[in-house]
Amino acid sequence: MLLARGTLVHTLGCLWKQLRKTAHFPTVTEIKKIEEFEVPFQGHNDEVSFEIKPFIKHKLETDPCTTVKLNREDGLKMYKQMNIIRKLELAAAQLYQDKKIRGFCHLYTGQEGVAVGIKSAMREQDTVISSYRAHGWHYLMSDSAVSLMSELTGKVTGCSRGKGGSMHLYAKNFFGGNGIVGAQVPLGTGIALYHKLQNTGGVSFTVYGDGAANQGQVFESFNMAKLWNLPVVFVCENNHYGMGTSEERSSADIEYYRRGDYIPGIKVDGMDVLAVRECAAFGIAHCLEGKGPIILEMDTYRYHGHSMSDPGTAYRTRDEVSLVRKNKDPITILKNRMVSTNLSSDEDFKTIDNEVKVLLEDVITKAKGDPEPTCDEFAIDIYQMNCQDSIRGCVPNEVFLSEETSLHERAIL
Ligand SMILES: Cc1ncc(C[n+]2csc(CCOP(=O)(O)OP(=O)(O)O)c2C)c(N)n1
Ligand SMILES: [Mg+2]
Repeated sequence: MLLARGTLVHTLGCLWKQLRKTAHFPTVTEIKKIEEFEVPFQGHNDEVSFEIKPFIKHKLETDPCTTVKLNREDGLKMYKQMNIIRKLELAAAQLYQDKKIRGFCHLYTGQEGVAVGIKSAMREQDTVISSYRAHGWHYLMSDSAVSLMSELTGKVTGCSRGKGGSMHLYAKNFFGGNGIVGAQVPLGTGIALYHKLQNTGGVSFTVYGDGAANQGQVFESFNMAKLWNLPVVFVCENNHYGMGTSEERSSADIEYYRRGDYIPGIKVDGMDVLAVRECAAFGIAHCLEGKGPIILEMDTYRYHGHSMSDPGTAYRTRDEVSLVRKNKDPITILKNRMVSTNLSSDEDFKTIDNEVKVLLEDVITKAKGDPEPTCDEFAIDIYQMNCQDSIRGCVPNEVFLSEETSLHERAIL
C-alpha cells in the first residue's frame, strides 16, 4: 500500500516536471500585467436575481418573494419607460412655463417606478383608474407620447382631441385621470364589479393618494369590495404630501396598507420598480384566487410641487427633496443594479437615452405644430350620441326631450 502511494507520488512529480518544461505557466508579475490590460466586460448576463427589502404586511399569511428575477430585456424596457415619463414631465413643465400648456398640470416625477412596476405585471385584461397625477399612466396605457403631449397642449392629436387637457386622459383599459380627489376609488371598485360579473378574468388597479386615503368614499368602497370579494388592487401612492400638507398633519394613521382593516395589505418600496412589479403580480394572483381586494401602499415621493402653481418648497426643505433624488431615485436604482450585475452596460443606457431624446424632440415638435380643434367640434364628445351644436342645459329652464321621452312625459312637460 505504502509502496503504491510512493509510486503514485513519484509519477505525479515526474508529470509536473514534464508539464513545467512544455507548458508555460504565467508568473505573478505576468498575471498582474494581464489584469492591467484586461478589456472591460464585453458580454452581458441575460437574467439575474436580486434580493429586495422584506415587505411589511397586514393580514396576509403568505408574502411576495424577496428574491426577484430580472432579465435584460425587461430591465431595459422598464428603464426606457421610466426615462420617457421623466423626460415627458420635464418637457411639460417647460411647455407650461412657455404658456403652451394651460390649466391644471400635475407632474409625476419621482413616482415613475410605481406606474412602470405595476404596468410590467399587468395583463391584457387588467384595468387602471387613477387620480389627476396621470400623465405617466396615460403614456403607459396608450403607448403614445403624442397622445399625451398633444392633449396637454390642446391639439387634435391628443387623446381627447385637445379638449380635455391634463385631467382628461384616457386609453384602452385606462379610465383616467380623475380631478375629484378619491372619486376614482368607488369607480375602480365598480370596474372590479364589472370584471367579476362579466368574467373578464381582469383585475382593477385603483390608484389614489395618501391625501385621498382619508375620504369616506374610500372606506365605503373597501366595504363593498370585501363584501363581494371583488378583484381590485387598491394602490395608495404615498408620496407623503397632499398638496402642501404632510401625511402626519392629515392622517391619524399613516400606515395606509393597514387602513382597509379587514382587507390584507402590503407596504412596498415604491422607488424600487422591481419590488413594485413583484407586489403587483402578487396582487393579481391574490385576486384571481378569489380572495377579494388587497391594498398596496407604495412608499414614493414627488419631486415637483403639487401642481404648476406650487414650487413645492414651502412645506418641505430643498434638502429633503435632493436627498431623495440622490439616494432613492427609481431610475438610478434600476440602472445601477443592472450595471453592477452585468445585465447591461453604460453603453446600453446611453443608446436608450439618445432614443428618448429623439422621441421627445419629435413629440414636442408635433405638440407645438399640430392644429387645435375647430369650433365645429365644440359640442362633440360630450354625450355618447353626439348632438353637435345643441348642448343641453345652456339655456335657463330649457326642456330637453330625448328620443326616449314617453308621450305621457311629453304631455306633462
Ligand atoms: C373632493 C376634492 N377635495 C379637494 C380637492 C383639492 N385637492 C386637489 S389635490 C388634493 C390633495 C390630494 O393629495 P393626494 O391624495 O395625496 O394626492 P397627490 O396629489 O399627492 O398625488 C386636494 C386636496 C379636490 N380636487 N377634490
Ligand atoms: Mg400625496
